[in-house]
Amino acid sequence: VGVLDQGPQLSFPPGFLWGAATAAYQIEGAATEAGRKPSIWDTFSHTEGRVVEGHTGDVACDHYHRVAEDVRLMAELGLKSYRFSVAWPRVQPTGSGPANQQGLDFYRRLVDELLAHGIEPWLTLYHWDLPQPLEDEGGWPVRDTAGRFADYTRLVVDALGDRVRYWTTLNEPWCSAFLGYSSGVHAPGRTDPAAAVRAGHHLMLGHGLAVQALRAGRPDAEVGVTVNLYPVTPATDAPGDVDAARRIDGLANRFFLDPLLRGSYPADLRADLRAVTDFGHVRDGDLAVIATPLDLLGVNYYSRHVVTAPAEGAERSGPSDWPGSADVRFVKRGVPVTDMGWEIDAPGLVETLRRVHDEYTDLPLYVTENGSAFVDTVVDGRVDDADRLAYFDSHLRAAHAAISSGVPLRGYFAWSLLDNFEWAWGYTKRFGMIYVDYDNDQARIPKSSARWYAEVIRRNGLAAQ
Ligand code: PNW
Repeated sequence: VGVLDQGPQLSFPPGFLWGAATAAYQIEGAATEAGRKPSIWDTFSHTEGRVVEGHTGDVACDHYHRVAEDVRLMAELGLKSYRFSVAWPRVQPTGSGPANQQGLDFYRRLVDELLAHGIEPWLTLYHWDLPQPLEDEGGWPVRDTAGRFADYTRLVVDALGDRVRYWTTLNEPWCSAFLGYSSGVHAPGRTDPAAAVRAGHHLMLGHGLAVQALRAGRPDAEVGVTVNLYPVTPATDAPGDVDAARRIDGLANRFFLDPLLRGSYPADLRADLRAVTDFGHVRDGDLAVIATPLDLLGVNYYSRHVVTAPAEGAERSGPSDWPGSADVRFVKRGVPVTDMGWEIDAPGLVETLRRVHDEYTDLPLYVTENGSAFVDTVVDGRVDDADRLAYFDSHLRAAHAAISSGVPLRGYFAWSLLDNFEWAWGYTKRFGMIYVDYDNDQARIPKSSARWYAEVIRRNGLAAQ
């Protein structure tokens, strides 16, 4: 027992699941190998003007060829669990038909490597890489895509159900629906608010069908979904600001939480969306499927939204992330931000977890992503990311506070294990605990935050302040 073990500490519950997360398109590369076909992100990133500097995921972190090395790094960190996603276009290249055995083999190798190192695999079925042929048939705004997702889920659970216990269906349906189909800043880059609302519904329908497929394939699986949640705060007490916050909260949080956990869409949200859609795409029985009981809920937390009423008479034009509420204005309070420009707000994590627990569910909760982008510099072969370390530290203290107040938080996954392809920002934003030197044979350099996180995991806690 070393000197660091002395002194008071904030301990986490025994068995707390310490992890790190990634996503297939952001790290794998090998975009055309072993039968993989294009997803909407291949198409999008290869379309001029969509991703900063024309970056693509063609090579990414070349994780596809470096699985052994990367799992070794995870083991050095002492990770208890690793959250990764399966690329649909690797496993079922065109989005329908039989499995591509070579694609499944890759994930079987990854999972076996994890298990051999005592790391619990946590599998996400959909982290945004829809096979392009399904988008060509209409994508998520079309009902049939939900059924395709369930078919794909069956292929994966048949192949990996014997060795993977933790499953999440979707990662962040808000991003898939509203960034993908309303503002169009994510793939497939469409700007049709009504289509975005339909996409959100069919994503959740696909989730419900996938949960049923997972239960059939592995009855003792731990099954959930990951949503990205934000506290939404009015800039002032003025009624207009309070109403703006209600509207954005409806789209950011309740659009997903209510169907998934209560089996209904909020009435005020439906009213806000009246000019966008009549919800005619919702069929009898859909909401019961969407609300199929879960074993856990994954929460991704990054920041808070602070909003204010639309300016008098101002019609906002142009694509928006917020169908039906495009005119709401987002305010920066002047508090410190990350390299994404996102305000750093650790108390928002406590608020978010408490709200889910108090208003929605007693299910075990997991923070399936939390982290920050900062500019890193390599000095003498080291990366001292004090800012990222402080972000993790403050948010873990918040997670601890939530647990102390009675929230059943069972694990925490840092975003991300590695620097990677940050979607529309390409490789220009770094979220990793491990630096990736893209110009130097993809060298991996654990940052200060990685060493610190390893110590947190080893102690199962943080030094008391
Ligand atoms: C999440 N927004 O994405 C994703 O799950 C990760 O793949 C991603 O790398 C990470 O967070 C960091 O961005 C988001 O605009 C992307 O609100 C955009 C938003 C939220 C989450």
